[in-house]
Parts: sequence; C-alpha cells; structure tokens
Amino acid sequence: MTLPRYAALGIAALAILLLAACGDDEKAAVTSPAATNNAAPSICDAFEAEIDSYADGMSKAGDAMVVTVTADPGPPDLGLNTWVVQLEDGSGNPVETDAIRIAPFMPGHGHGTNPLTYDGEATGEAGTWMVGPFDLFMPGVWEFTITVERAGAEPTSTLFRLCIEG
Ligand SMILES: [Cu+2]
Repeated sequence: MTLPRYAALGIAALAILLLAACGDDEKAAVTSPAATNNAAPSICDAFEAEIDSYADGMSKAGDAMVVTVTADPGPPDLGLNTWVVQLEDGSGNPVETDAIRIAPFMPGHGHGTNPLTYDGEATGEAGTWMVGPFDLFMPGVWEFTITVERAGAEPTSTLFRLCIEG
C-alpha cells in the first residue's frame, strides 16, 4: 500500500506551507510600522515648540499690524535667503513704518547669523520691504524675529519659526 506514504508527504507539504505562511506574517508585522508612517522624517522632528509651516504669503497678526512674508527661495533653505515683508493693518491697508529688521536665530544652538540683524530696504510699494540676503548656514529650526519701528510708537515684533531642512 503506497497511499499512507502519499498522505504523509501531503501532510509534510502542508506543514511547510503553514510555516512559510507564518514566516510571511512575521515579516509583515516587522515592516508594517515603517510602511504606515507616511511623513518623511525631518531634522526638526525633535524640536519641542510649534514650528510654522511655510507658504508664500504666510502671515501673522501681531498687536499693531499683520506681517506677511514671501521668501526667496520659498520655502526658505540653507544658504542665502531674501524675504519680502508686507505690513498691513487689520483691514488690509498698507502700514507705513520707518524701519524694519529681521533677526534670524537658531534657538536649539543659541546662535544667530553674522551680522545678527538685517535691515529692510523699502521697495517703493507702500508697506513693503525687502530684507536680506541673509545666510542660513545650518539646517534645523530657525526663528525669525521681525521688528518694526514707527516714530512715536514702541517697536513691535513678530516671530516666525521655520524648519530649514537643508
Ligand atoms: Cu546652529
């Protein structure tokens, strides 16, 4: 009788298939966490405070005015960067000021740029200034404090915090 022998082979084959199946499951379990994490890792992931996400024309409303930034390159990158900064009141009208400046600073490293601040140049368009180029020489989190001076008023500041991926 050969039938029991074939039956035994069949069982052995089935066992091998089951083992192979288990092996695949294990592999899937190991790789799935990485596969489901769609966000690309960022050099700024470990930073604990909130980071602004850049878009051309990003803006923040401060006490005295709305500050809008368009960066070149955009998003800001390692190396030389020049920003156009627009100042408006709450109704979208340009705010004329005497001076603006930007102080770039890496909070995680405790250093800024050289020089520490960059004065804006009036563009000729009301309330619009060009600042830079300033050299963002390291990847990581940079803070940009934009200070605005007006005669007869206290200077006001607005801070943008951005990740420079590099
Ligand atoms: Cu640094």
